[in-house]
Amino acid sequence: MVKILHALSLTTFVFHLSFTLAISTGRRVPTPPLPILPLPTYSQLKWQQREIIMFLHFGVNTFTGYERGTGHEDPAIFDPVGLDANQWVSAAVDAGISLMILTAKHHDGFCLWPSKYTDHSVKSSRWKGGKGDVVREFVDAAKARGVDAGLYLSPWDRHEPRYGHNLEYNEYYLAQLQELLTKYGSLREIWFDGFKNSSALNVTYYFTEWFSMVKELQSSINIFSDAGPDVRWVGNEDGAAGTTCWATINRTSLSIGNASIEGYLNVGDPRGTDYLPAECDVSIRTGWFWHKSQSPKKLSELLQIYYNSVGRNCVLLLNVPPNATGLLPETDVHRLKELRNALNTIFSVNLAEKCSMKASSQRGGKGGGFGPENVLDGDHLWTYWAPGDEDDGEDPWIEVRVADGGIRFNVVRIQEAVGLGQRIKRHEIYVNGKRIAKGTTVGHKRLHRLKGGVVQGSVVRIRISESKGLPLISSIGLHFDPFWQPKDGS
Ligand code: FUL
Repeated sequence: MVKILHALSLTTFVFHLSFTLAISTGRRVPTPPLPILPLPTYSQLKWQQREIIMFLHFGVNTFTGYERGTGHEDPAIFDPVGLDANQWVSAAVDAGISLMILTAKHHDGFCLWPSKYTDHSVKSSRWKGGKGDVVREFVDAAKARGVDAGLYLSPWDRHEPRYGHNLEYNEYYLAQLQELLTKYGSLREIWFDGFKNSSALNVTYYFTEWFSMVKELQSSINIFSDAGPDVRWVGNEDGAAGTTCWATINRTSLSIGNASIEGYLNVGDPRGTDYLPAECDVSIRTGWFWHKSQSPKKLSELLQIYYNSVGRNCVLLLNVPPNATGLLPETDVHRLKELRNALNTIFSVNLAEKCSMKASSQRGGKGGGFGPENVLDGDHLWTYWAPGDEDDGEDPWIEVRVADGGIRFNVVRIQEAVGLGQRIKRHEIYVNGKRIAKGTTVGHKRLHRLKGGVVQGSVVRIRISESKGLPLISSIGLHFDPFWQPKDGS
């Protein structure tokens, strides 16, 4: 205790001393630079740090073999006799996934919870004699392991007779939203799918009312739709963002279910006035629902998807569908583990960690708190390198310097301090003076899996050739990816 008190008073003394010195010498402690708007919300920042989210498509299609049900399915066919949501959650935990999103209702209208507004649900199924509730089992299992839950509720409903009548259907949909948001604890994401067939009945969805109700009931939830307001669609279902990908976009140019904006969604907009990062949804299998004949993608494909989504400033929403027994297939669980092991192998070692850092300049000068060494600490958000004003027209740069021999790597990781706004527009990477890669946006995370394969060098320079205001880099990593063998260096 005495020791602690002693240590505390020493810290306080040192703090006071440096503060007093700074005042008496007239030196001001350098402040963080002003943010560049728009900024992420707290919930968006949390969401982005998850990197991978698990999607679970489950329902009557699991039993019929359809991908999009007709709405005429007999609910009795839903009978996952071995359903174990704990197994789903364990698979997610083992894969390092902290949020899972379940399809509470897909386009066929069948509800995985006993909604009081329809009988087209688990109530009319054989499963547990009609007394079961998949949503309940899912959220309880997730909570027990400290995993967050989210839900998907399809606006397009091919079963509900009210579909086709604007007011009645919107009230029905809102009533179901209220059930899900009030009875199942706090949810972290709610998914509004904009898809419907071109032959679907004409219904205007009252998104404004729906979204307001969602935020009223759960203010920290992220709302996903083609157009946000918190998370936007990336514009395809392949798990691939544009090589340029801004978290910023103009929401006024977006509408839900509009195919002509897919390109815009894919790259975002440097002049966008809304912070609305993209989520890349893709299935581990060909289909979204489980089908006996399909198998999971190869590890190499999943890794490429990771680089094309998380490595391009997005979050990967990876669908892993439960089978007709109600379990995630062992093949898929195994593949997820392989993915996690591979990511750990690649990214748990940062070859730059033991190196020294140098930069063209630093805000507030040496010891000012914005030096290049900040990119090697464990914080990937709020400690960062900021150049000073003295670069005077020269492109700011930051360098990793290896003391002896040099290092071999084939992946470069760059992260921006996005809490102060996404800024970098163009950057280049040099090894021993030779340019080995270039790119545009960085954002939360930019991964360059080097096209030419492994490089060796002792000076690695990242040059920021264009940015909105000062570029702020929170983390840099040089990694070795043993799974990456580009053919003939192309
Ligand atoms: C699409 C749907 O039609 C698919 O079935 C799936 O749910 C996917 C995530 O969104 O729009």
